[in-house]
Amino acid sequence: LHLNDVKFFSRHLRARRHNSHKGSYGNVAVIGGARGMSGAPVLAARAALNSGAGRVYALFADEALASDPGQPELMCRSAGEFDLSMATLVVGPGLGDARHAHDLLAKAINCGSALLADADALNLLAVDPALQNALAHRPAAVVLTPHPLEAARLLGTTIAAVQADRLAAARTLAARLHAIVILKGSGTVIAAPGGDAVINTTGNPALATAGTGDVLAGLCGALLAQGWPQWEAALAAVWLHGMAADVLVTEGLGPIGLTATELIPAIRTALNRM
Ligand code: NPW
Ligand code: AMP
Ligand code: MG
Repeated sequence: LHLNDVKFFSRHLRARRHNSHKGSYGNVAVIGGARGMSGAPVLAARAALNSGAGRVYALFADEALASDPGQPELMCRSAGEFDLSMATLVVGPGLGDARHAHDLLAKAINCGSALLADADALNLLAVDPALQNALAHRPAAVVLTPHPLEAARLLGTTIAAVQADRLAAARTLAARLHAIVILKGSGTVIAAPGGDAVINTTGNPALATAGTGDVLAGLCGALLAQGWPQWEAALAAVWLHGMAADVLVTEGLGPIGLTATELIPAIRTALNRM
């Protein structure tokens, strides 16, 4: 598979029909936002919005944070008040490790919606074998997006061991948790439970900055919500995220000082060009 073959992804882009409406493009709900980390779910939610999702909810673990984040298109709620069956779920950005966060993750795993787990959702999973078991037996789509430390926590090993054989780490996690695994970092690996694995060639160290992982989670969630099959959604999200950063570097916005916020409109452009 050549990840640079745009035609491979274009097959899965649904034309925006004239008589369509926001309900035609899926709902995404990002569940995160513990104290001190309200930016992470907002970045993921903005990325989902600019990647074509019809409706996007930002759900906060800390209800005191559930206010307008300067993006009026987002519907901001306390996570406890939302019917999780209504949306594709992106759980974890800035979620924290409190009991309430654990309970929200358990609810997300035990509902029938497509699910992407990132960041603190992965850290909570790493210390709870029962939740891992529930995740592995989930009928609906699951995508996991660990960076090397999150992967090491899930595998009970070290960053060095993960990095020494990234393909094996991603494949092991995918098989064990019966999920598509996106092992992030330079040369992101995307692995499926059956053993298929792909190494992405787009992206650069401009992405080595806070919040870019949250943007990837929102982008992939939006593709899932728009009906992309999970494997293709994972591949396309990683490829587009890296491609957007590559374009921004050619425009002089990186590799030094690119922000996760700036990446979002560049992803929209890459998606529309595709
Ligand atoms: P080191 O430094 O090399 O030992 P954590 P987090 C490693 C939220 N955020 N290759 C590296 O280890 C997130 O969503 C909120 C090798 C690094 O120090 C989470 O909920 C933001 N190693 C929460 O914060 C913006 C790599 O992992 C360590 C690696 C904590 O998430 C920021 C960090 O891992 C953030 O998204 C690589 N490619 N990548 C906000 N604005 O609200 C990572 N590592 O300790 O799990 O912390 O990833 O920052
Ligand atoms: P996170 O650590 O969750 O914020 O995710 C960081 C994002 O940036 C992931 O998509 C990584 O693959 C990407 N990234 C970080 N550093 C690099 C790098 N040196 N080259 C390419 N991509 C990177
Ligand atoms: Mg992250």
